Amino acid sequence: MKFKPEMLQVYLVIGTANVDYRVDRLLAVVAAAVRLGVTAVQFREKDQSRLTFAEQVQLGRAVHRLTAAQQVPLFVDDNFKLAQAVGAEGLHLGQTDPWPALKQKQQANLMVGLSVHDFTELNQSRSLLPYIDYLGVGPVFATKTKSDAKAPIGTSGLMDMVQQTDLPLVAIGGISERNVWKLKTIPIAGVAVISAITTSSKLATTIRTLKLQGGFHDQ
Ligand code: TZP
Ligand code: MG
Repeated sequence: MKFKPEMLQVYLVIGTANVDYRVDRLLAVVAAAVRLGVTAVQFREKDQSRLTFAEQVQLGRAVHRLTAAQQVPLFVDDNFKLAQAVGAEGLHLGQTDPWPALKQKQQANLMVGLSVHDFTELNQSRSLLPYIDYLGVGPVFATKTKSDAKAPIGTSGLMDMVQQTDLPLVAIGGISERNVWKLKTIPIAGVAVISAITTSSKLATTIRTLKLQGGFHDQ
């Protein structure tokens, strides 16, 4: 799948830790979210996952069946081997994740996103940027979802980052229906959320609000 910045408009990030380790609930949230308009999904089982690699592959494939049915791209967090085994369209890397050998990456034909928190990380990543499709930037606001999250950069920090790069940027961290309007004037491609979607009792409204109040209209 060829990367388009519109894929980042409303980007759901999810792993079993975000749904009380209930696989059935994870699949139900993904199924509803792709049906109701999220534009990308990231499968994010961290190192502290309770699943074995084989179980992660099995669950990732089930997630991929749901996303593929709606032509929504699936990114896998951190793990190149898992992304390949799942048949995902993309890989999302952090600063310390192993970067797949370029040849491997080209053969796998994956879209690639990279998390950056600030200028220092952006500068450290300069050599990788030609191979990257988008940047994930945050946390923008305070979040309880990621225990080791860095200090929030706020809307001004996000604006500064946008001005430092030509890559499409997706904002992450503490973004909700209530505060997404604060990002409307910042030229980002979209918002990535966990709890705004996993805790929503009105998913259709939540996704529509994130898209409209964030200013992420289709061109
Ligand atoms: N990276 C930076 S903040 C964050 C990640 C994965 C967590 C986002 O979760 P939420 O619930 O949308 O604040
Ligand atoms: Mg990572």
